[in-house]
Amino acid sequence: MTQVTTKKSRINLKKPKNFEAILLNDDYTTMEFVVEVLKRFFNKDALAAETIMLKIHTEGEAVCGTYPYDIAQSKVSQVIEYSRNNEQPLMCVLRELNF
Ligand code: TYC
Repeated sequence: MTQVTTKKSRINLKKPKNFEAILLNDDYTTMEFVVEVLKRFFNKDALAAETIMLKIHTEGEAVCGTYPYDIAQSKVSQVIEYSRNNEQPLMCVLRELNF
């Protein structure tokens, strides 16, 4: 006998929250390095990378990408590790989106 299960669970049906990966300004990281990070980790082309870097430099921070939690957290870890390995104090943080 075939049993058909139709019961639906609400668990896992919610849309996953998204998180922004944000780069912060500082006085020491070189502009060239920030442009390199934006290309390497956030897949920006040369013009977009330059524009975002200048926005961070003048406004203090900018959103570099929006991802599910695991990917956003992994971007933050990779950017910080790459920066420290290159003796740059660049900081990258997560911000939860509320919609
Ligand atoms: N403010 C830095 C400088 O003048 C450049 C910079 C831009 C640093 C963006 C960090 O996320 C940053 N060298």
